[in-house]
Amino acid sequence: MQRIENINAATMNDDQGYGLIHDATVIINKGKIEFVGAAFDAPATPTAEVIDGNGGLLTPGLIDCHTHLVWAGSRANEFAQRLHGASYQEIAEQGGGIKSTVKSTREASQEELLKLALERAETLMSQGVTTVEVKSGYGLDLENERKQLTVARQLAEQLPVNIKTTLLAAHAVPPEFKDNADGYIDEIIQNILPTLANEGLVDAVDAFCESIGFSPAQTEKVFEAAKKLRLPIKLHAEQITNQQGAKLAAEYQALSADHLEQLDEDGVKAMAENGTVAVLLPGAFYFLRDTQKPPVELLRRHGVPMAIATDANPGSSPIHNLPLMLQMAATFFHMTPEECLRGVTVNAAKALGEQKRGVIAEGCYADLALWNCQDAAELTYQFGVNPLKTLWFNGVAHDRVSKPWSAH
Ligand code: DI6
Ligand code: FE
Repeated sequence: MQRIENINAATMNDDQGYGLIHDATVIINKGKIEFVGAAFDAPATPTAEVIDGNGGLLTPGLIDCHTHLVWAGSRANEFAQRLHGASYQEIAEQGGGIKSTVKSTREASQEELLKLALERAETLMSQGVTTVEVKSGYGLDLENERKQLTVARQLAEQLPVNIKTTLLAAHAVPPEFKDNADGYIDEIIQNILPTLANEGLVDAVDAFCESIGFSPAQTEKVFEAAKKLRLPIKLHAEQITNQQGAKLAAEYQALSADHLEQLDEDGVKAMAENGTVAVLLPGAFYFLRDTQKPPVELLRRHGVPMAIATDANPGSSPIHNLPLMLQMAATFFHMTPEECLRGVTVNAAKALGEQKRGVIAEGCYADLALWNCQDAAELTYQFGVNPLKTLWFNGVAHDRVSKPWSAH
């Protein structure tokens, strides 16, 4: 049993805002939160290990609810091409983009992929993350999609982190199905999805509904197949063009629709009616030099919960820094610091269908982050410094050790 004292707790367990408790005490027992409240209300725990928070801020462990963390190969060359004038779409149409990462990911062994993904996951964790969603989508056939999702599961075995897997086989058309996207969709729904779901590798199903991806009709076929398997769905929607994807996803009670720069009010309303979370990805917006912002004011007005994630991937968001996404969401999308922190805690949990994470509340997993700062707005305000002191995963504390330089 542990007792964290002398903290301000941003419980996020509130309809809006931080759910802040000043001079709070949190009691952890058997990996779960047993008590959270004001210090003067806390029950006695004579045998508990006492942790002095030194007046710091305690938040739920952060949740990165949209990443493509498992890939091999670099796309720095494409970045350079873009800086010489090529567009993301042009590069994709010339066989670069997603396809080049598919090639490197297929060529990489499971061990190589795991090594790369471990490093990325640890980078996220060093900044307060305790849950990461990991998508496939760089394998695009049974064997390689399985390899990606297996690596994702291995991350959770090797690191103190919660991993949620998402099958994104409908990310791009693989070379074997060139000019036959419908044939590939059939392969997904008849083979890849049911097989990997049966192997326990799939927590949710996603698709890239886009002019350079799959049509709404093809996306709907994937949704139908997921529904038959009782798997929750998510969707890459309205990133580059408006395909009414978010509306379609919401009609299938999707957990989330993600990106959404081109989303219209119809889509917003459908999401509000169905409780679909809007996952905003300011890193991709920034990296692609997008100018069309997601309709944050409309989402707010209709009460659609907003989450924020890194979209960590080699093509459109080579970013492994969730706190930086808060800064970008505030600066680019005009989200408030409260909305930003909710976006990587309570609303990110909702986007993953996680019932017992994302808030500090009795009965929830003790996934917590202790920060060396007083004001919760600090987490959105500053970047480039790392105020994380301690991270708890399932009630086990891990201190962040900053590595000092040493002279030789
Ligand atoms: N949207 C994205 O931002 C990424 N995938 C997607 O569907 C980009 C993936 C890549 O370029 O490798
Ligand atoms: Fe993505």
